[in-house]
Amino acid sequence: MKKVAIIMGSASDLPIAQKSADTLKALEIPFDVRVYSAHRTPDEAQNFSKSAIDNNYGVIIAIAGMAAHLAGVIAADTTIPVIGVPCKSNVLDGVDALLSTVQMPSGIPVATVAINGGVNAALLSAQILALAEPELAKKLEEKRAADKAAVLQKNAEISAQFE
Ligand code: RP5
Repeated sequence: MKKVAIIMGSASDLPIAQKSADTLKALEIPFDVRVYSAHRTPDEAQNFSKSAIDNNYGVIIAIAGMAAHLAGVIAADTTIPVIGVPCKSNVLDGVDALLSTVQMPSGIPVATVAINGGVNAALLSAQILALAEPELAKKLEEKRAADKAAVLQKNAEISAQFE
């Protein structure tokens, strides 16, 4: 199976990266975690992106806050799908990173998930890899069925409280 790369712009983004890592781990998807900043270590970020196909990555998750350029910078040097995760900051609550990540001009797409959406970034990565991995597709279907059962269980419990 191809790997997922989780790249964060700063070590301060680790709590969001951890959500992606935990989700991938539960699905038994191989992944690597790196800290590469589009601003502070642009050469390393670019080198990672340029060698990502040769290094057997199938999806890259790019996590960054504030004026978040990381996902776009990574996407510029590879045709591997890039999923951007905007992080919440103290000043603009993550709307700064959301707009920076999602508003890519035509030609270099970044699939952007919700602010702090580390779980969905991992699930979307899994869905992309599952196109070529039937066993992974089955795991995703089973997860959805389990999630659905959990909601219906809560529905039964809560509706009973108000009868
Ligand atoms: C971005 O700036 C990082 O992705 C992080 O979310 C934000 C703040 O970085 P630090 O100042 O905490 O390193 O580049």
